[in-house]
Amino acid sequence: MTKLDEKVEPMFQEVLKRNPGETEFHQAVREVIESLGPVLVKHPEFGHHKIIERICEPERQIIFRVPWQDDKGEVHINRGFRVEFNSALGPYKGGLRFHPSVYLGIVKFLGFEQIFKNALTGMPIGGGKGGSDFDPKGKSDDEVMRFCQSFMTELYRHLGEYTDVPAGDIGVGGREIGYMFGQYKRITNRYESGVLTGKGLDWGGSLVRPEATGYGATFFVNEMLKARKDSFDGKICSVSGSGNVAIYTIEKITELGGKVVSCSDSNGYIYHEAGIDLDLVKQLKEVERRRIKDYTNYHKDAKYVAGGNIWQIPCQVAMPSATQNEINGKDAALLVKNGCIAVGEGANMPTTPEGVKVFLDAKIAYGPGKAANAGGVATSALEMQQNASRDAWSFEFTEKKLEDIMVNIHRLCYETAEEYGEPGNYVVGANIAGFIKVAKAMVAMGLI
Ligand code: NDP
Ligand code: 2IT
Repeated sequence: MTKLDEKVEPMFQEVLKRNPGETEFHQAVREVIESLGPVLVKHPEFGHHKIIERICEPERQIIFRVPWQDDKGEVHINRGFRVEFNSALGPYKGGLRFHPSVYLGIVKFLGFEQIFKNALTGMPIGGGKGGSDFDPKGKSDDEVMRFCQSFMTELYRHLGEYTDVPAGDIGVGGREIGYMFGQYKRITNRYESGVLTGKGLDWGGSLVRPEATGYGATFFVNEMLKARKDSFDGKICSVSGSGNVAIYTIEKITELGGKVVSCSDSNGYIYHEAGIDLDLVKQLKEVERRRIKDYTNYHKDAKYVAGGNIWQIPCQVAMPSATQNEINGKDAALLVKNGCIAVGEGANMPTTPEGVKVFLDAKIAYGPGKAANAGGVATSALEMQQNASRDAWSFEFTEKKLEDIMVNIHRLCYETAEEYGEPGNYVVGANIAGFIKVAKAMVAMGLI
């Protein structure tokens, strides 16, 4: 691992000491503050005001019990979290993740990344994240509803359109947001549309929000390719996952002329040389909630590899869209060796620090999650704008806004990397540009 700048090393040691065992949080903090040494030289006021130390400490952390009953009447206890990390730029904003692996360290890594991602969008949103170790897999609709109602029965008191506005993430989509919105409305007796995003179209949702993260990540990669006088046209692409982000990444890549040959879930991957049949993936995953393995029942020329590593498939563009740390140093080296020229992270922190180093050393176009997948939360902020003005925009209008936002994020990261003497390094560009926006607001607002 690279050595940290001597100004930020003690800050990182303090984070390790104060947050024992939270390895993903340590990783996310280290990755950001690694970029910040030169910023402290240019902006000594940030050091004076202890901005980095303050940013690393969440403003508020909420942990609560979530009891619920399954269809047989058996009682289950899960743990709920909401980490309200930073509100310098707006109300806390960020998704909820329901997955058995969720614990405080995961929620804090996601909340920390969210601060800088949200700043990059240029929208008035702070950073937060939440979730539960509840596993929605194999649960009936009624069980999911009862869980969501119990979860919201505690969480509602911490939320509000000007306070904290959750949305979806892994395991939380339109169905769960519906149940949670219903319970919030029932408890508060308020139809407060702006309290959650990712709502259904008939009750305050925004067109393009379901597509936004995948479309946005693809727009970002398209900008990175354009900066290298290249395009998606004819490129062979690999997209991991087969959930919300993966599906709409595959859709937009295909629209832009690329060919996606593989996708996955946590059990294995599909390789389909003819190109992934997206309508089938949508039917299997969005409608029937089945496993990706079943894809081969419908396409005999496709291959399913149980437990396989999707990054072994040669591709020119890789878009990890499943989960954290899914590309390690070896995977990254293999991708580069096999001719990969661009990586766009739809997922949050999908590449380990060793993998990131491989991509940066190879000088391929590498778009880190906090820049590349910001289209989801940006469109959530567009949903909030529509709710506040009681308006509903067309698909074309909203998609154009999303594209403009992604083009601007790309430009900001690109120019910031140049300004700090690291041209082409979007990691440095995203970390510094996001940090400076938040830091300036924190300085302006005094010691709070
Ligand atoms: P979904 O729940 O819709 O899909 C998640 C996909 O990733 C599934 O295919 C799932 O497979 C796979 N996956 C999840 N956990 C693991 C794991 N531990 N190991 C292997 N595969 C796994 O979630 P999203 O598509 O919304 O989220 C995907 C990624 O994108 C996450 O990193 C999320 O934080 C990030 N993201 C999401 C945004 C959004 O708007 N939804 C916005 C920005 C980033 P399986 O079904 O087998 O679990
Ligand atoms: O990681 C993310 O940016 C999200 N899961 C979306 C957050 C949001 O508030 O739309």
